[in-house]
Amino acid sequence: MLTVYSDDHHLHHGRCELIGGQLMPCFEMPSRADHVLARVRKQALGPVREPEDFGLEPIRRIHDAAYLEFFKGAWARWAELGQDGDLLPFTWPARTLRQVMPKSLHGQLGYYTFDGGAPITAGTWQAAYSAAQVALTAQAEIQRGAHSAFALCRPPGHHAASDLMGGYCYLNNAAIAAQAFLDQGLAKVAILDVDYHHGNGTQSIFYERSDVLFASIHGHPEAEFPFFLGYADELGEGAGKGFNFNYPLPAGSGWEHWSAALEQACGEIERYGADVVVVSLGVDTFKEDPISQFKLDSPDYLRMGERIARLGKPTLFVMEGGYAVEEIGINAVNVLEGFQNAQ
Ligand code: OKP
Ligand code: ZN
Repeated sequence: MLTVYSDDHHLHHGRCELIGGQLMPCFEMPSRADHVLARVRKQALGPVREPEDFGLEPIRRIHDAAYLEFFKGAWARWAELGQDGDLLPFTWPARTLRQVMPKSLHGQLGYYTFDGGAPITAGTWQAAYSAAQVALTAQAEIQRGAHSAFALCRPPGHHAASDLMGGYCYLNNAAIAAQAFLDQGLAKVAILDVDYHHGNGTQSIFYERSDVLFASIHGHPEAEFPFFLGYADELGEGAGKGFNFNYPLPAGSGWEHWSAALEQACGEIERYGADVVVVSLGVDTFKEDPISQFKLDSPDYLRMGERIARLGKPTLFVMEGGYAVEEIGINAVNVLEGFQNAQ
C-alpha cells in the first residue's frame, strides 16, 4: 500500500492547550506523524511518496472561500500586531449573540472557530494545505486504479467544517478527498470515521447530500468532545436523509462493543453500494490514549483493518487522531496491515 507523506506537518506545532484548568503542551504534536511514518517503514508497508500539488481548487470544493482567505492570512495579521505566541480564539458567536463578521482579527477568529483547540502558528496554513494535498495525492492513486492508499495527514481534519476550525483540525482532508472522487466521476462515496471523537465537520459538510454516506463510531457526545453533534438520531436532512449514521458508545467500550458498531456501519456501507470507502483513521480509541476513554488494544486494529477489507471496496485511509504517541504507529499501521493481509 502506498503511503503519502509530507514533512511540512512539522511547520505546525502548537504550544499549548487548555485542559483540566491548565495550559498543557498540545497533545496534537509533530512526533505523532513521525512515529506513524517510522512504523510504515519498519513494517515495509509499501512505498512512501511526497504529495503532488493540486492547488486550492479541490480544497475550495469543500471550504468556504472567505474562510480559506482568513485562515491563510491570519498569522500575518497576528504578527503585524507584534505578536508571536499561538493565535487562539476566546469569544464565539454562541446563543444570544449575532452571527456578524467583526473587523478585528480576534472577532473573525471567533467567527471561524468552534473551540479553543486549534491554535494558528506561523506554519499552520502551510502544514494544513500540504495535509490536504497528501489526501488528494492518495486519492489520485486510487482513482488511477490502486485498491488502497494511506494519506498520512497531519494536522487532522474531521472536526473542520466548511467554514469552521476546531478540535486540532483546519482543513477536512477526508471530505476534500471524498469530493475529489465525486468530481472525477464516481457516484457514491462512504466515509467511515473510526476516530474516538465524532467527525462533526465531515457530518456537517455532507449532511444534506446522498452522494456521500457518513458513518461514525465515537465516544458519546453527552460526555465527550465535540459534545454538540454526533447523537444517534442525526440521520441526515433533505436529500441526505438516511445517509448519516452515528454510533455513540459509552466510556470504557472495548473491542466487543466497538466491533458490533463497526459491523452495523459496514452493513450500511454495503447496502449503500459505495464505489469507494474513505476511512477517517483515528487510533485514539486505544486503551492508553491520554485524552480518550475506549479500551481497544493493539491487536484489535488488525481486526479492524480485516473487517474494512471485507467490504471489498477501494479504500483510502486518512490519518486523524491518536495521542498515545509511542503506540500510534503500531496501531495505525496495524489497521493497514490487517487490511492488506485480508486481500
Ligand atoms: C481531535 B481528533 C480542549 C480539549 C478538547 C479536543 C479533542 C480533539 C480531538 N483543549 N479536546 O478527533 O482526534
Ligand atoms: Zn479523535
